[in-house]
Amino acid sequence: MHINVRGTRKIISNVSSFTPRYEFPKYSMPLTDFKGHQVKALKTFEKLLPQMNMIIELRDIRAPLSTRNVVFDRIARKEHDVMKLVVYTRKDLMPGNKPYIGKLKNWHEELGEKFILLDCRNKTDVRNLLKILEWQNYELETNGGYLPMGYRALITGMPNVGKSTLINSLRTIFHNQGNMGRKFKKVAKTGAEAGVTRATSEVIRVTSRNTESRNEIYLIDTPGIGVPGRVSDHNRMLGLALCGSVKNNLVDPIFQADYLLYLMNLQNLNDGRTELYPGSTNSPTNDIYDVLRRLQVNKSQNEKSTAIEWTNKWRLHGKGIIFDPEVLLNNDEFSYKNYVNDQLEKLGDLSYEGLSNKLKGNPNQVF
Ligand SMILES: Nc1nc2c(ncn2[C@@H]2O[C@H](COP(=O)(O)OP(=O)(O)OP(=O)(O)O)[C@@H](O)[C@H]2O)c(=O)[nH]1
Ligand SMILES: [Mg+2]
Repeated sequence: MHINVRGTRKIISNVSSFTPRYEFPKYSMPLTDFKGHQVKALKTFEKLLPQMNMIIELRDIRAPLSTRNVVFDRIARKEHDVMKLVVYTRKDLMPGNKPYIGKLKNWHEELGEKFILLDCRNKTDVRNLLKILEWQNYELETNGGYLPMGYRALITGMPNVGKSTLINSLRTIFHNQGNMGRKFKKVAKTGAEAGVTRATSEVIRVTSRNTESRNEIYLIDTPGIGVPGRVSDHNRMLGLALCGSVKNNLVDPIFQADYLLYLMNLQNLNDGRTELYPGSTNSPTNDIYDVLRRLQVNKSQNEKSTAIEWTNKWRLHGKGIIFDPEVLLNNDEFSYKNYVNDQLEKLGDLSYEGLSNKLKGNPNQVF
C-alpha cells in the first residue's frame, strides 16, 4: 500500500518529528452486532421490495464506508427497476473540506450511484429530499399513470443513522401544510443509541393528492441493519461504535478513545490547524493515556469515565471528524468500486437460515 504523505512536514512545521500511526492494533472485541430482529426485517424487505418505487439508503457522512452495508445491495439485486438514492446524514457534522466531497462524488460516479447530503432535522434539507420524491412521483405518474398504492419509498440504513428522524421531519412538513389536524405526534421513535426501531413500520403518508399529482407519497421506516461479521473487521467495528451504529458498550471505551486519537492524528496530517484534542497541534501524541490525562478536568475522573465522556462528545456533537481511515490515508491504490465488490464477495449469498442459526449460538460471534 502506498500512503501519500506529501506536505506533512510543512503543515505541522513545529512538530516535524511527530509521525502518526498508519495502522491500528487489532484489540480483542466482537466484530459484529448483528441481531435476530434484523434477520426478520431483511425477510420483510424482500417481500416489500416489489411494491417499492424507491429505496433510500441512509449513511453517516462521517463514516461513508463503514456505514455502507452491502447487505442492502444484495437484497436489491433482483429489483432492477427500483430506484436507489443514497442519503448521507449528519451534514451538520461534516468536515468542512471540499476535497472530501469531491472524493465522494468520484466514488459514487464510479458506481453510478446518486447521493445527497442532509441534516435530518433541518427543514430546508428535508424539503429538498421531498422535492426529489415528488419529482420522481410526477415522472412515474406521467409515464405510467395512477399508482393505486401510492408512491412508496423504503427508508433503509445501518442503526442510528437517522432514518426515523428523517421520517418525523418529513411528517412535520406534511403536518404544517395543514394536512393532519391538531393531533399530530411523532410517528417514529428516535434515540441516540443503536437499535431504537425494532420492526418495519406501516406505510407513513408524507404528501396528499393535489393538483399536480394523484399519487400520494408513502414512506416505510425500518430497523437499522448491521453488518454480518464476515464483512466486518476491527477498524469497522470501532468506526461504527464511534458513530453510534453499534451499541457503544460493546467495545471497550479505551479502545474507542484510542481509535479516535488515531483518526485525529491522521486527520491532522491534512489539516493541522484544528485543535482536535488538547495539544493536538503543538504537542501531538500517539499515547491515549497522555490524552486522557490532558482531558481530565478533576481528580475524581478516571481514565475510563474520561474516555466515555470524550468519545460520547464526538459521537453526538463532534464536528469535522472522519471515522474511516481509508478516507484519511490518501492511499493512491484505493478504489471504491473494488472496495464494494470485495465486500459483496465476502458477503456471498444471503442465507437467512444460515444467519439465524449462527445467531442462535452466540449473537456476537464472527460469521
Ligand atoms: N447531528 C445530527 N444528528 C442526527 C441527524 N439525524 C439524526 N440525528 C440524531 O441521531 C440519533 C439517531 O436517530 P434515529 O432517527 O433514531 O436513527 P435511526 O436510524 O432511526 O436508528 P435505529 O432505529 O436505531 O436504526 C438521534 O439522536 C437523532 O437526533 C443529523 O442529520 N444530524
Ligand atoms: Mg429508527
